[in-house]
Amino acid sequence: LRARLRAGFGGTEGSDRNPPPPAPAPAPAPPAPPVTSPSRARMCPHCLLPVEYDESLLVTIDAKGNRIPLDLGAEHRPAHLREILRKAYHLCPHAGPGDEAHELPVPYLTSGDPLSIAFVGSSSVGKTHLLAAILGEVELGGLEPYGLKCLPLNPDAHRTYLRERVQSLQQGRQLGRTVQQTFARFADGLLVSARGATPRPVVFFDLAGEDLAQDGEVTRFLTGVDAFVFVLDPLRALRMPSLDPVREQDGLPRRDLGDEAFTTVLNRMERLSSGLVGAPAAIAVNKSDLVRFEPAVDRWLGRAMPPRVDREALRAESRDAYAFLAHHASRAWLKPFDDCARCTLHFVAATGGQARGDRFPHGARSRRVLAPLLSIFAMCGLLPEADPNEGRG
Ligand SMILES: Nc1nc2c(ncn2[C@@H]2O[C@H](COP(=O)(O)OP(=O)(O)OP(=O)(O)O)[C@@H](O)[C@H]2O)c(=O)[nH]1
Ligand SMILES: [Mg+2]
Ligand SMILES: [Zn+2]
Repeated sequence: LRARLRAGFGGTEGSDRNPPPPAPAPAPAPPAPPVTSPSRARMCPHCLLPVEYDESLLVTIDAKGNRIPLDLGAEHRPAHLREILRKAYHLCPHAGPGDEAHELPVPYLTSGDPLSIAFVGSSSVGKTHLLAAILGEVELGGLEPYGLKCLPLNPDAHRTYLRERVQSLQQGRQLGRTVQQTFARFADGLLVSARGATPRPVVFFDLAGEDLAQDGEVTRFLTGVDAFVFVLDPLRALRMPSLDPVREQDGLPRRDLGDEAFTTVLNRMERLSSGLVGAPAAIAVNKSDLVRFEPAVDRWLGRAMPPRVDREALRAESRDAYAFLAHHASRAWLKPFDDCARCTLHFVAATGGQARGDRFPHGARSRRVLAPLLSIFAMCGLLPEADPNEGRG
């Protein structure tokens, strides 16, 4: 087991379970955001087809949701042009009519390499609360200590997300279940940059658990997603009898077969020659507040986030969470770890407590929710190299 854990979290053994390659050297300072077409086509995160930047497809979206064609012909002031493009959208040329119509924030096409992250887990595991808690921490500056600057990918969409999700949660209101869709859309996006490097768009997908479990049209797009957060619900997974009253109250019986959505999504993913999934993954053991009296959980949940993300810290938390799950849950719950070449494990709590009615009586207080995100950032080369001055003087 120890060897597997070492390999899984970045040891030096052979095989595909090697540490992620070091982050590429930062690109030279980026020129002003391109106002002409970038040559490289990139993939639409919704329909997975290539999209070439085309000025004639630029639109703005008004308060009523109407798409209004954007004419840049008369605007020659570079600063104004940049500001307009930062807020504009680019229609996807492959978009179908009606429900499937979609567009991309312009910075998605004109910034660095995009990173798409999907939250996976069946209904009620807490995906929506976890994403809101993560973006709440980001808004409070939670990524700054790690040398990361964040801007909204689209300012209006981000403001709406903050108002409808993050603020509601911070005010102690429970968020609603995610409605099933015919087409996968991302919930929100950020432009993340590490010291001087080109900003990279990061988009978050939060789908309905029922859609994820069913293996329908909506999961098709997941084969193009770059990284996964598998959200594990202790109520479904852990054999502890102390959880029985909560299971009964929430109507979430234990399931020794593992999470249906994990299985559906993992079985759909492309595999490396080793048979493993190449996309970086993190298992977030959510609702950890329900098991906080367990020493292994308490050790991590009570601890502040480490000031730096290093392999040793990631491995230590993963090792504890792995041992905890291996002891208290059936093997099926470790499927993401078994199937993915690189997978870390984390104890988190999106709300920090149980809701009563539709409120969190003591307010919602998240715990360690940035840990899985930072691990994925590390695996995807988004974290800046260690401070060159570190250790001096
Ligand atoms: N105790 C506790 N409950 C939580 C936590 N996070 C979420 N919950 C509860 O879990 C329930 C489901 O949360 P959601 O975020 O709606 O779950 P989901 O995975 O998005 O579900 P779908 O949208 O149906 O796929 C809600 O009642 C939350 O209050 C947590 O950290 N601790
Ligand atoms: Mg949801
Ligand atoms: Zn598209």
